[in-house]
Amino acid sequence: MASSTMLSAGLASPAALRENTKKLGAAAGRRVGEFFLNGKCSGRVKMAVAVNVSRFEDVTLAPPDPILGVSEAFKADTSDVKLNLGVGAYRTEELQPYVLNVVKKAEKLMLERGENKEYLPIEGLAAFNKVTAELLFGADNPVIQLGRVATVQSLSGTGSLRLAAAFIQRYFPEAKVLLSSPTWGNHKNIFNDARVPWSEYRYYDPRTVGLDFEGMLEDIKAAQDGSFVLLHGCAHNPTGIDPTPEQWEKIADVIEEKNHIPFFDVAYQGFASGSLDVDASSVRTFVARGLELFVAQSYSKNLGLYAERIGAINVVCSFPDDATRVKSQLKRLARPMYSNPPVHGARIVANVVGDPTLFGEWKQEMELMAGRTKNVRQRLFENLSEKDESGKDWSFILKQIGMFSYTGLNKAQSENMTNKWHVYMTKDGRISLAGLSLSKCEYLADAIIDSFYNVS
Ligand code: PGU
Repeated sequence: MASSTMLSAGLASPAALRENTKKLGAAAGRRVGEFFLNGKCSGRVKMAVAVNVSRFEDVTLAPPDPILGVSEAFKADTSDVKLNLGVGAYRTEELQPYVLNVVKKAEKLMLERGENKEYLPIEGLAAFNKVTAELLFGADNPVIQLGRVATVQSLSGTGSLRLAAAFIQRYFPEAKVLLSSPTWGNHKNIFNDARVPWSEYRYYDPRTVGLDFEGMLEDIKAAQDGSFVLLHGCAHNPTGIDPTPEQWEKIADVIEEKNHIPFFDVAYQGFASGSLDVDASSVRTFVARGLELFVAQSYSKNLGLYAERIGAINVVCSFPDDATRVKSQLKRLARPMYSNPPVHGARIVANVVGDPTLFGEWKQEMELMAGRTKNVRQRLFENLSEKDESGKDWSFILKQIGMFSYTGLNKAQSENMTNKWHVYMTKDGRISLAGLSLSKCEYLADAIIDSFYNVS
C-alpha cells in the first residue's frame, strides 16, 4: 500500500500536485481555523496554496528565551574566562554540574531492583506523591492526616504551574492572578498560554534594594476579591528577597481579608536556608490558618534533578471530598496534555525521602550546596567592597538569599558584563551565585564595578 501510494504520487503531473496541495491547504486551513484555534491567536498560520510557497512563511522567529537562551549564547563563546551565571543551576567549585551522591545511590538501588518502565497512573507515582506532600507540609500536618490535599505529580515546577493554570482557567474563569514585580519570567508565559489574566503587585524597591512591603500589601488589597496571589515560597526569583516571618503573617492577613487564594511556587525548598523545614515555613503559616491554597513544587534544584522534570502540584482544600474532586479534575487536565508523568525522577525522590539514611545524607548535601553558595555570596561582597573606591554599600548582596543575587545592574550594564567580560547573565541584572566559584569572585567584582560605573 505505502509503496503504491508513493509511486502514484511520484508519477503525478505538476498541475495535479498543485491542485492537491490547494485542496490540502484549504482543508487544513479550515481545520486550523474552526477546530483548533477558536480564540484569538497572534501566531496563526495562513495556509499557502502554491507548491513553492511555504506554509510557514508567516511564522515569525521567536526571540531566544531570556534565561535558557543565555546558556545557548554561553556555549557559543570561545573565551577561556567565560562564566555562565544565567541559569539557576548548581555547579561545584570547579564549575562542573553536580549529581548528588544520594541520587546516585537511589539510582543504584533502582537498578538492582530491576524496576520496569510501564506507564505511571495519570496522577503519578503514589510513593512520590505521599512523600512530596509530607516534605512540604510536614508529615504530621492535619491537612495530610485528614486527606485535604490533592497532590498530582507533574512535569517539575513549570509543568505543575502550567497544570494549575489550566485548572484556574477552567474553574475560576473570572479570576486574575497577581504576580510579584519582578518575578521569574516564565510565570507570565505560563499564565498567558493558559489564558489566565494576570497583573502585578509591587515587590522590589530599587531605592532600598529590598522589599516594598507596603506597596505589596496595598496592591494585594486593591485587587479584586478572590484573586490568586502567586508567592515565591522561599528564595524569591530573581531578587533573592524574602518577607520575614512577621511579614508573611501580615501578607496572610490581607489575603484572608480579601478572600484571595494563595498560590505558592516552591522551587527552592532546602536551597534557601539549607533547611527543608525553614524554607517551607511560609507555606505552613498559610496552611495553619486553614486557608485553601495551591503549591507548585520542584526537585530541579534541591535534588539536582533538573532534566528529570520532577515536581508536583498540591491543592489544599477545606474538605477531603473537595480534594478528591479537585484531584480528579487535575488528572482530567493532565491526560490530554502529557498523559502521565515520568517515573525515573519520581522513584529517586521516593527512595531518597522515604529512606531515613538517604534522607539524612540528602540534607547534608543540600546544606553543602546552600553553604557553598553562601560562601561565594560573602566573598563577592568582600571583593566588591574592597575594590569599590566610592564607598558604595554592597551589603544588599548579603541580605539576599538563595541561588541568585539581584545586582541592580540595568540592561546596558548587564550587556557590558557579557560583551566585554564574557559573564553570561540575564538582562535584568540577576546573577546565579550557584554557578560561581570562590576563585572567580574577584574577576566578577571587577566586571560588576566596570559595568556599574562606566556604563549608564
Ligand atoms: N519557579 C521558579 C521560581 C523558578 O525559579 C524555576 C526555575 C521554576 C519554577 C521551574 O523550574 P523547573 O525546572 O521547571 O522545576 N528557574 C530557573 C531555571 C531555568 C528556567 O528558567 O526554567 C532560573 O534560572 O530561573
